[in-house]
Amino acid sequence: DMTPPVAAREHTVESFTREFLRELNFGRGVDLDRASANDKYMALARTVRHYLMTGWLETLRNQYRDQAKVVAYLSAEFLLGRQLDNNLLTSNLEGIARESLDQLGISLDDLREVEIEPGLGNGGLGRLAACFIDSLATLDVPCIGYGIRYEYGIFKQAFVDGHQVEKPDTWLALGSPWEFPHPENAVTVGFGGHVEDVTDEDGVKRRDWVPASVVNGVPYNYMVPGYGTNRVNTLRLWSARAPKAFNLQVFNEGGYEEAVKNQTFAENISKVLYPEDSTPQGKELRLQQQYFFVACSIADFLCNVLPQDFDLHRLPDRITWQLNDTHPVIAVPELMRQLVDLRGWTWEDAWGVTQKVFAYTCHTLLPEALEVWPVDLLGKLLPRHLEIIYRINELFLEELRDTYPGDELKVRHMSIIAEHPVRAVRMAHLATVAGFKVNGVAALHSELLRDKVLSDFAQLWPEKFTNVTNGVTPRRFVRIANPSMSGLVTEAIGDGWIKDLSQLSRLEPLAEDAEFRRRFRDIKAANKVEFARVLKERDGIEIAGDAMVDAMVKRLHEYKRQTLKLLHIVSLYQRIGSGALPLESVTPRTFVFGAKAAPGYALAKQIIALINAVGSTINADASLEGRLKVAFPANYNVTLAEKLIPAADLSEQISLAGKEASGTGNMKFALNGALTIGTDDGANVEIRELVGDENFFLFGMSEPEVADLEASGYSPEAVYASDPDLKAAIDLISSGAFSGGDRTLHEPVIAALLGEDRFMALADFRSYVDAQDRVEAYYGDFEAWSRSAILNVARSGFFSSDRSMVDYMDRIWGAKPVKQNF
Ligand code: 26Q
Repeated sequence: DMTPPVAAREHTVESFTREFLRELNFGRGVDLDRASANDKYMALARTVRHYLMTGWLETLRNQYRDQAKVVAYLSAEFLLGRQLDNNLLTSNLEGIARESLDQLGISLDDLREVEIEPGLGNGGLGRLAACFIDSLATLDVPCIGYGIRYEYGIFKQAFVDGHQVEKPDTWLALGSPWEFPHPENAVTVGFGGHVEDVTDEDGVKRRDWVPASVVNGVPYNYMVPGYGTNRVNTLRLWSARAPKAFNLQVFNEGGYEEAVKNQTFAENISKVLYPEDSTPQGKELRLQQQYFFVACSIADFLCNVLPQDFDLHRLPDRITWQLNDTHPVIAVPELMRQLVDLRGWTWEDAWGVTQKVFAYTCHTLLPEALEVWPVDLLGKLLPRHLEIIYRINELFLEELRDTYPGDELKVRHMSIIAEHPVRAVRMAHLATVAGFKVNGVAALHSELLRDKVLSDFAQLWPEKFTNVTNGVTPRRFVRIANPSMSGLVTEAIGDGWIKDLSQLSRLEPLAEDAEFRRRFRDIKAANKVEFARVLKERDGIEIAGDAMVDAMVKRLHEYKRQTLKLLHIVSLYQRIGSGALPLESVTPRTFVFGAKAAPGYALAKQIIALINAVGSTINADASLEGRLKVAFPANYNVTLAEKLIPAADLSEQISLAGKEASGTGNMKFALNGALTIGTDDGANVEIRELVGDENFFLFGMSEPEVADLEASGYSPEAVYASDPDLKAAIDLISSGAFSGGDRTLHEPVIAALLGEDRFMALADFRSYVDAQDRVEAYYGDFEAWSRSAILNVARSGFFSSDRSMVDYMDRIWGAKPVKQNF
């Protein structure tokens, strides 16, 4: 009998209590009356995971039996968020767990708060990966997520005098109950060394990589349970260890220092997540991380997931490796090395297979965010891979010269190798050449990829290019984060929407129902009170429970233009102060910011300090009678997002058009009944198209207008001089009004705006402030606002990551759901 001790059918309060107490006594070695909150959380988590185990084992068994096509999602980041709530939902145990714990005098909600979220990602890209694996499991699609088990995730942000200070994220300090380490399945990965010509017994010549050091990758498995299905897929994160045997050998040769060095080298690799999400520096350790997890994942799939006797010529029938941006692109030469060097395949055979198994998702439009690796560095760390990349490029350039005879300029532009400022590998070009598909993450983004960033490639291979608009999981970001609204929706249309979000459209008629609108409003109001409670408890920040919640939460970057929102706030404050705007006419509003700056991004940190300075001044100004508040809780993360988003009225999506690839926060807000104020950028375009112009506050230049202004010459000084409100706001900052009279403190931010203003915040200021005036007027008509809010929910079903996954299956993977009987 292969059934685990707790069968999933056996869902009773009594059996749950029995399991929970067993975990407490035998798993933690404590009695209930002596158990710490952490003991109880751990026991609860382990109890819940028992109930998911049947499905996990069944899924693994079927994987061997069915030999179905698998999606391997290769991502350097998985920004999972807390696991307990999701696993309670998918195991259908929430009610039972609550009752069981109640009987024991324990509050489930208190235990939820014990969990430290795994923050193994920077922002959008990492969170997207987490939504995608959730959706694939829910859709019954076989998938393995492959990534890195960072010992320290995204840093913990604190503010000291309003300035960002980074602290290590010690998410593993108390252990994680959700991981299953398998040191016995460790995979070995090489680094450095040299390449030799060798001739084997049959006289066949090949290149042989002799690494200088080796590192072990220990897999840690995590359950990825689907909702409303018994499928439980796997997320496999790799942790780097020094191989014992290797160290022993060096040690015996008397190289104690060497052995210890190698130990440190190895264990550094999965130590910490790089906190840069744009303009990546060419750091050696980062490349080590990339190769480490990719090499482990490919070896794991070829040797452990596929059957021993599998004919790798059929690899494209069994897998697509989806590359989450260029971070895992070193997988391309690694697979070539596996096939050519280790299995003796011809180059042509290996390249034929390689070109059928990789697909590449691009997440950016900023040229400075495109990864390049200097060949010096790459060749030192991965000498054989560099050779393979050169060979791929050589054959590619030959093909190009055939197609475009005499057009050396084009050849140089398209080359995988850049020559300036240093010779370097362009990872996006490598991904585009090797991948059978390249996709952008929103309609506008994919268009710009095709017509601008990668236009030469799109001309050569038009059929390679496609779009898949991002999505978000409705389980975490609606059902779990907003239980009250979910209850209302389910009461109205049944609970089918949780797995088929397009059903939200059935709410449309209810936007005209006054009673429904009232209930919808009451829920938003209650969510605000709850959010205010959390801010007080978490950050000591006091906000009104009933003011408009105006939220801008995303990484701090100039292109996202947190400064534009700040200028609006300063302008309001300035106009109220000058008497131009009567205080009584201003709707009470809480401006919420959440943003981490990359530690090395000096200007971003100065913008944070300025937001905090403006916030302190405004929050302390009694003459405002509390009508305007700025709340900037430190360390915005998935856990806080789940509290803020359901409380929000207004979603700020104000990037310069043509710069934000998609945005996904915008989708979460719309699905929770916030209205968007936004530019015609990224997925905003599609949101506006679906929810309708009347239910969206559009402002700012369009992407072609931005391009025109760029071409004709943009002068921020001239805009500043010609708009009195803008000038007054900037002058107020320059005067030292937010820095105790210090006129130099915020100078760098002002200088960046008045000097170059790369992202044209000043150019969009007037249009933005006008749109904010429209927001203000519309919000006063609360019935109209509620109607629009409901329509935002009803018309945003498209933004489910389940739909994204269906699009990937249809347009890219050719993978299919595999239902399992239960
Ligand atoms: C690369 C090399 C070295 C160090 C760091 C990096 C690095 C790490 C993270 C580069 C980029 C990132 C993250 C990018 C990101 O989050 N992009 C966002 O992806 C979202 C999902 O598609 C989109 O919605 C956003 O528009 C996009 O900015």
